[in-house]
Parts: sequence; C-alpha cells; structure tokens
Amino acid sequence: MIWDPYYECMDLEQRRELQLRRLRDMVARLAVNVPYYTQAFAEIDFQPADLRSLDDMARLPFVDKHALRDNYPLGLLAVPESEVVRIHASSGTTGQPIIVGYTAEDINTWSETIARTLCCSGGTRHDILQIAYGYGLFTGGLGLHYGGERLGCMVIPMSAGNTAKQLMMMRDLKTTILACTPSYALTLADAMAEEGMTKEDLSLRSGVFGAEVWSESARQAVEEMLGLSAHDIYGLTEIIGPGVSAECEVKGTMHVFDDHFYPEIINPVTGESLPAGEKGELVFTSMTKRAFPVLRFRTRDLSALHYEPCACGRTHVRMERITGRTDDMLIIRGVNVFPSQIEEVLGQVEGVAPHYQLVLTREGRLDALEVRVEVSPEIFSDTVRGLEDVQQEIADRLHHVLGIRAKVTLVEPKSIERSVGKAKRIIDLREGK
Ligand code: DLL
Repeated sequence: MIWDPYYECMDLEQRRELQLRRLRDMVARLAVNVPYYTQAFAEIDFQPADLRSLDDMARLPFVDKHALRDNYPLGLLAVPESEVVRIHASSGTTGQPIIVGYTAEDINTWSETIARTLCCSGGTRHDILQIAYGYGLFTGGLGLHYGGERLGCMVIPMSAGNTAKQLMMMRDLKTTILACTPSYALTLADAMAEEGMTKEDLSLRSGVFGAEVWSESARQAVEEMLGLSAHDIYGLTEIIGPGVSAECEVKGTMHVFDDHFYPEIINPVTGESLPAGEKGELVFTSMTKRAFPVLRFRTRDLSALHYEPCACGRTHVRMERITGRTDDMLIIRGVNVFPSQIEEVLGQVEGVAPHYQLVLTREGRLDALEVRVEVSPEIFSDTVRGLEDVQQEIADRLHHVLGIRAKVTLVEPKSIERSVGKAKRIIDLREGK
C-alpha cells in the first residue's frame, strides 16, 4: 500500500515545481525570521526572489553542525517559542547537543512521513508495531510512535532495552513489525536463542531498522534469525528524525520523501554539487518545517542519488544505503577505511558472528588496526587449527579489500558488548589523532 499516492507518485516535473515553490517559501521565512540566515544571505547579496530555479540552490550557503551548535539552544527557531510543542536533541557523542523544535504542524508532517515509511515496509493499520527505539530526546521512539498511530497500528511503546520483556511482549502481543536499530535487532535475536524461543514462536513479518550504518550481511542475519523482511530507514534529528527516507519492498535504495526534504549530493572536500549516481555527501534542505527549517544541511553521510522510477510506483528520488560518514572515515597508515567495508568483509566469512569492534592504536609512528570479531559457538569449540584458518581468511580478505594488514582477534561468542541503541564499533586509542 502507498500511504499518500498523490505526493509519493507525482510526476517528476510536477514535483520539481512543488519543490521550487516550497523552497522559495522556506527561504523567504528564513530571511525574515532567523537572524543567522538574514546575515548569511546578506553576505552573498542574495534575495529570496533570486531563487528562480532549483539550480539556484547551489548558490546558497551550507549549514553544518557547528552553525547549529553556535546557536544553541534555540537560536535558529523560525517561529516564536510559544508555537513550539516539542523538542528533541541530536545524539552527538561529544559536547553540546543540538536542540530542534517542532510546531504542531511539524509533528503532523513527521507522522505522515513515518506512516509512509511504515507502508513502504508493507505496514497497514492491522499491524502490531513494537517500538524498541529509545524514547526521550532521541527522535527514534516518539517519531515512530506518532507515525504508527497515524497509520492506525497497535503501537507498543517499549523504548530500548529490557530485552527479556521485549521478547515476552513480542510473543504475547503477536508483534508483526519491529522498529529498532539493526544492532539491537541482532541483540534481540541472540537473546531469543538464549530464552529457547524460535522465530516460529513469534509473528514478526517486517522490521524498520536504521539510525546507524549496517550491511547487507547484517540484513540477512536479522531476516534469518527473526523471520522477517528487514527494511532500511533513514533520518536525522536536524532534518526531522526518522522518516526522511525508507526502503520499499524492492529494497536496495531508500525513497527520499522529497516533497518535504530536498536532497543534494556534494563533493565533501570542494562542496561542489555532484550529478546523479555519483557518491558523495548528502545535503538536505527541509522545505516544509516550520519551527526549525534548515538550509543545505551537511549531513556528513555518504550516499548517491538515483532519479529513475522504482518498480513500486513511487517516483521519489532514491538514495543508496549509507556507507559511512565523512567523520567516521578512519585514516589508517594513510589509507581511507570505512567501518562498513570491514563489516561487509566479515559478513562473507562463514562462522563469524555479526558482532565486531575496531580498535585503533599506534605502534611507534604507525597506526595499527585490530579487528575483534565474535565467532559462532561451533567454530569457537573447534580445533585451534580451525580458528587459525578463520583468522587467516579474514585477514586475507581485509587485506584484499582495504589494502592494509589488520590484526584479527577472534573472541568468544557474546563477549562484545551488546547495544540497545546505536552500536559503538570503534575504539580509537591513538593519541593526538
Ligand atoms: O538516528 C534518526 C533515526 C531514528 C533514523 C530511527 C532511523 C531510525 P540522529 O540520532 O540525529 O537521528 O542520527 C542521525 O544517524 O546522520 C546517520 O549518520 C545515521 N543514520 C540514520 N539512519 C541511518 C541508516 C537518527 N539507515 C545519523 N543507515 C545520520 C546508516 C543512519 N546510518
């Protein structure tokens, strides 16, 4: 089912006209209501009327996390505070959070884009939706919650953690759609085995997983262990939260709800716009947000955009799975390495569990990478020789893909800390990195 066929299946030309109209309106609101943008436009001598075509977007300045932080807490609101009905905050690991506000209309838009997201994964009002994303300042829990209610699902607001209770509710209430981070889905799957539960005891048929980078092999593992169809969903606090883009049944790319969020891909070094199909940094402009609209926000996420229509009938531009963040990129002995490349390699090796950690140290002047990965119980109880073979196979494959040698350490099943939210995969112990 398509939630909103008018907007989701719109003719491309018609959508471009809609985007231009909405962008003009947004830029005019920013110029008048937000001093930060008034000044930024003045600096480049730009008037809202100068936005004559979508190509003119490239003239406008970017906004990045620093600009948002500098205006902490509510300096970039485009409406009076009295119109704000909710705030959320980004889950940044260091320093000041970024606070974002929503008007009642924004909450409505958000619920709509989440209802679309759930429909993309096959959801209907007959579904029982268990939300194991964290509730609170993080956008995952409440974002999915309002959208699930909008669709008419029976919503179970579990929040993250409390794994045994999650499984009990899942079984007893016959949950059909699970919403959580992919790493927590793996945690739930492991715990299921421990409780002696099988996927046949559950009624799951679909999952909406996102908020962190994950791989095709993690998808296969989750689908197999939980007995569901796993869908990638993407979003970020600064733009709205989850509900920016979602994978339909065709899978492989995510539909960007580009009647609300205008996407661009740029070269992360030069800032130049890149053509369709080329990989670069995603930039989003929120076209309809009232309280906290952002102009050309640099996400640091790496992806590519595709404009050909999808077999599902939706005409939204599609984005590729996120392969990493520009600030996640590890530079190891001068070689650029993304954790997702390592995850993909590990997924190809028989007997290796999808739980891993990357530890970076410095040996003398050189960077050293250690890949710690759990092996399955069968492999773990195998002969030393068997373990050495697995270790060697991983090291060789990593060398082939990355061009550098990594130390591979096989660790006992369940020895790597399980996450309930976004997994922490990188431990960087290098000084002055
Ligand atoms: O993670 C919003 C969200 C909640 C998305 C639930 C999906 C599901 P933030 O905490 O602001 O918001 O983090 C945003 O998470 O810039 C990406 O780096 C990463 N991210 C989000 N979705 C995906 C995904 C939420 N599907 C940051 N694949 C983004 C890879 C993702 N990375």
